Amino acid sequence: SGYRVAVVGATGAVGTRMIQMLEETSLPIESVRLLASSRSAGKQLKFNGQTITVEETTPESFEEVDLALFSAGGGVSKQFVPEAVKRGAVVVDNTSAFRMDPKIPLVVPEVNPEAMENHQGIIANPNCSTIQMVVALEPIKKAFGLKQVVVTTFQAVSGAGQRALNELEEESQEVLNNEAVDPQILPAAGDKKHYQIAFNPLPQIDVFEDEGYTHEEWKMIHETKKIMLGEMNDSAIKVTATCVRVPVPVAHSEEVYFEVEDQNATADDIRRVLSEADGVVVQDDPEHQIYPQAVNAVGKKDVFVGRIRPDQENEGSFHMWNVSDNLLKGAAWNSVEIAEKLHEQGLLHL
Ligand code: A2P
Ligand code: 11C
Repeated sequence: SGYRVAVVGATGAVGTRMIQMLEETSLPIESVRLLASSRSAGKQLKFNGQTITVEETTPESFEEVDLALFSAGGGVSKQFVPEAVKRGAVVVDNTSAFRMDPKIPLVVPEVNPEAMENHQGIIANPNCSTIQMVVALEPIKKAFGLKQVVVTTFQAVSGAGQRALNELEEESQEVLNNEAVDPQILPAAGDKKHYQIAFNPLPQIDVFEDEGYTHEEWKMIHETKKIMLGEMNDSAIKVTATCVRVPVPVAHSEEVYFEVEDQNATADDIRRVLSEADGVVVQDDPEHQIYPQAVNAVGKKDVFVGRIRPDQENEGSFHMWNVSDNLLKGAAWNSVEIAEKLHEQGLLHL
């Protein structure tokens, strides 16, 4: 016997990786139900060699489900997560629908697993670019204290979903063939204008909000505070972000500038702390041109960190470069890892 698991958004960029992570997990699994919209109902997918037919998501889909993993967009989560919880499932939600609700834990297992203790059926999975940053920052904060973070991201197109990934491929072919491109999705599906992503970084991820920041930048700032400090507006750590979409299919890269409290900390100290941290792999050897690269992170569960060096002007300040598969640690793996931790702590009732 094991858990009866449902994956909502099973046909998507993240959902397909959730299936893969469930195939690899140590969680005992009795059955898997694959859910999407009516468009994909009837499609057949594999789980551990077994063929499973995709079903349309309805409230009744969650009858006799113990664990539901959602990654089909915020609207779908708002509609169906309460239906799943009502029927007794524990939900790990990989959308922004519930992340900022103070009663709902926002969890990265390497950083704040204790936040899950009093969960009421929903655990929120943070935004991908936030996750890979806090996995690297938390060990630094524990060892040296953390005062300030300034991050610039180089985010992969798969973060915007399968259709955006198709758009990158089509536009790239068109540019190479000297044909006109016709952008329809990026930078943000719901926005008024669309721009070329092929061979062209776009300094807009998601829609614009107040003061000239995008929603993605807003998420990085406030999710980081909620995960690392417990409160979304806590000013104990100052955080600011600039988020850029780059023509890369999978794996986000980030340049992170940070200031620690301990003025005696050195780059070697930081390298040592990170090399001992869960979920982090240090790849940092400038002499041999070793540093993390997106192409090498694809398909891996870790966060890769390199280019660790002191700022030349500000005491106690450093830079690092971190790279991770946005669909795995940034989404599917973090969700399944949350489920594993819930199971280990006896918080996933059978
Ligand atoms: P579908 O294949 O039926 O469109 P991505 O992030 O790659 O764009 O994937 C989005 C996922 O969310 C897909 O699995 C998609 O299924 C699913 N989805 C979209 N709209 C709904 C909906 N109304 N109900 C359930 N699943 C949905
Ligand atoms: C991107 N980070 O790269 C986004 C995708 O809040 O879960 C994840 C959106 C989210 O476009």
